[in-house]
Amino acid sequence: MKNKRFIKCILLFLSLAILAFSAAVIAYADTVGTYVVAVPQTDVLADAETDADFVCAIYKGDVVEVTEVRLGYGKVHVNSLSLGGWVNMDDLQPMHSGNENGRIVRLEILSMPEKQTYIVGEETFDSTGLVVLAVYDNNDRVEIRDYILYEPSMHTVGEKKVTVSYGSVSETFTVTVTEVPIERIVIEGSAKTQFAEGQTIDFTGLCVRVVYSDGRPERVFAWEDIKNNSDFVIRINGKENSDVPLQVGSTTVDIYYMYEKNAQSYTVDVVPARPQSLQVVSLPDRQYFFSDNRTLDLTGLVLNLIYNNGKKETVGYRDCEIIFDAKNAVPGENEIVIRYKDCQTSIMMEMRDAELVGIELTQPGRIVYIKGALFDGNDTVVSGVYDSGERFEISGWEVHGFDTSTCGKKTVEIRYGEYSVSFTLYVTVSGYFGGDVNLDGALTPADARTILRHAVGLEKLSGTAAVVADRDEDEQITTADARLALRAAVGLDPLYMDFSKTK
Ligand SMILES: [Ca+2]
Ligand SMILES: [Ca+2]
Repeated sequence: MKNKRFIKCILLFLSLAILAFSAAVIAYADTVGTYVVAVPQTDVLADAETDADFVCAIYKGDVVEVTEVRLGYGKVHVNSLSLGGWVNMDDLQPMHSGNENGRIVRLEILSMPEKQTYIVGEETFDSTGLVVLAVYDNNDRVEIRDYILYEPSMHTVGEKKVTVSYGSVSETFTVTVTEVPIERIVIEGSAKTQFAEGQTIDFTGLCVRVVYSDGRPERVFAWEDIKNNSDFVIRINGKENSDVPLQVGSTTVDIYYMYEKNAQSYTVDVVPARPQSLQVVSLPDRQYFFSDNRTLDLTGLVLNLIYNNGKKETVGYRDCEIIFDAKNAVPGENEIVIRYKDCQTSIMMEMRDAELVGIELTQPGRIVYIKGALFDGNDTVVSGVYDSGERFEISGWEVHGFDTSTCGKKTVEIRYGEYSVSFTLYVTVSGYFGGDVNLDGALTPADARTILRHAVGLEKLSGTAAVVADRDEDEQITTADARLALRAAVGLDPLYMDFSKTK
């Protein structure tokens, strides 16, 4: 038992001794193991002893496996090239994983990322190729991969600091963000060179072709793209607002793409705003006129006065000069010229004959007749109603149903062609409305007063007036007649009342 324990102790001691030995030699670059190239470039040689026969080069950060060491050279195999050879061990650093007993004092960038130059706005940071070593207080170096990388903003041009952090230590390196490699911009096409006051810059028709210096395809931007692309800057007289209304005078317009060196400058002429044309917005409701009166009705006609800067102003036709030679108008279409502020336009108006669509009694004339009288049309006015909406007095109409053989209310018809209109007239014994003692055709309180004065003996009526004063036709003039006349005068009774039935 004692022997066995002794052997165990010996074995343990030997194991520890081997481990300690291994740990001691691992720091020296003279033994087999994994190494990383520590110099910018070193050669792999076919023969370590002759120091000759170049096979290939390996570069900083390349990781190689040294399988044998002879004369300060390590035998390596370059996997990526399927080549093997010998490398000066002085150019290599041992790489081993783990050093739990040491303290990391700093980080070391063994190999920078492959990509160290970026184009602004187009490329994002790429850490491929970055090899970071943790340096321990015993000077051991161990590659770490679980570091934290603080990437810089790549949206502006310049040197950008990248920070690698691991635990409490960190290291930085820089990458470069460069401008988009634009060789030049070429302006193509043509655009307006004259604008009107109040307009905004519009270079429709103009294109910008961007030529790059890195061989990438050219890009072409039309005006709409230019206006809406934030990579373009448009300056009007030095101010960065392309939507500002232009002012009269020579105006400088600068367009640049991404950088001010890619600029193109224009000078445009801005002229004062002035009316340019007159446009019909809506036509007249009635696009014809009648041959009889040749009068234009332009109701509904609305015009726009268009300025050279695109501004519109609504103009009523009443403010316009209407040029229409009514006397020489012809049946059918006639051109009517409309002028306003040195601008003019025209509309077509058809001349046609108005059509009669009815008749109306404009003025009945005499409506109370004495019994047996003949029709008196002297004051009767009959009008034709036309499709033009107009009414014109017509003659040649006929009266039907006129009968004064009896007293009373009569309906009389006036006929004209196929049209007719009826009206009422009255036949009385006196030829006047009862009560109208002053014989003026109307019943007023004055008539009623005169009748009353007669009834009470203050006045004496005679002749026709005496007949008319008897409004209720009872053959005597009393206060009742005065009262009835007053009722009619104030509208309580109609002008004509048939009292024959009450007798
Ligand atoms: Ca009267
Ligand atoms: Ca009476």
